[in-house]
Amino acid sequence: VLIDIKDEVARGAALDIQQAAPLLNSDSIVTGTSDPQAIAGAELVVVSAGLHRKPGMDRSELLESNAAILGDIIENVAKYAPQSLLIIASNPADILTYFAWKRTAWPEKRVIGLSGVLDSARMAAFIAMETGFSISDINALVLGGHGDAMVPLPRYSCIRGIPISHFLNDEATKQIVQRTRKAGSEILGLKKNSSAYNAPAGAIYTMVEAIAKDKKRILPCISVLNGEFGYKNMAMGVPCVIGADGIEKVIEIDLNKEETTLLKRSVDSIANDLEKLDMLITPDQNIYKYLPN
Ligand code: 2OP
Repeated sequence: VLIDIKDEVARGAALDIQQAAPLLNSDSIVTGTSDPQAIAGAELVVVSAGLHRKPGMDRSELLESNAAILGDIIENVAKYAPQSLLIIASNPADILTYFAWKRTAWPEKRVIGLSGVLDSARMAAFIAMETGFSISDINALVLGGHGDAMVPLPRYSCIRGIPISHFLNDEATKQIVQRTRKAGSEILGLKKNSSAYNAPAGAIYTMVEAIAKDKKRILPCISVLNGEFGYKNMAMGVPCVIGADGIEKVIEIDLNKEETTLLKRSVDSIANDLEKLDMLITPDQNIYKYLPN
């Protein structure tokens, strides 16, 4: 079921998907509505509502408007689908994932944010474009916040198990890292009236499939941290085992000095936004201050 405050828009989008079902050999029934109660009993809810950036804007600039939009939505999810898992795709995704976790007071594993699957796919696409090798053999990893300070990790990226440093020199790798960080803005700058759409949709599909089929995939997702990588009371992209229970485990990988510094920079930028969120939410729902261990 698709939900939008504009009832007819939701119904139209649902009909469009329904009419694609025969072509995808799918017997799914897709409906659209503005009634939040339609999610009653849902096992998984994906929230992608909110404003998108205009060219030149930072994702953080969406915080105030999108926290306001998500406040009501999260309340309805907690009310009508209290047993569900929640995927947050709205921006700024790290902050809003944390916000959703605080608002629902659900266990950390049930609130998952979209970031690393998308950012890693972008990095993999750029590696494929640069090397000419099949995307089937390319594996990339991006951690940290879903902002310009995200941390693409060349050392953990490979082509059929062979580190990318075997194929790419430092300069080429640096360009790929930079382009990955700005990949969303690059698309926004070209399309002007819409941010990226297909790659985020594909990333959400990947996460939903891992949950629905209990695949135990290792996917970089935004998780609320409780000491992992040395951080707590905040959320950011980390490697997660994703299955039917949501984030079944956070996998802590070794980071060298440079990677640790870059992650800290990304954390600082998230912390800055969390401070703003602190001012936006009412005192009784106050977030804890972010505290590196
Ligand atoms: C992106 O990176 C919309 O944040 C999304 O394209």
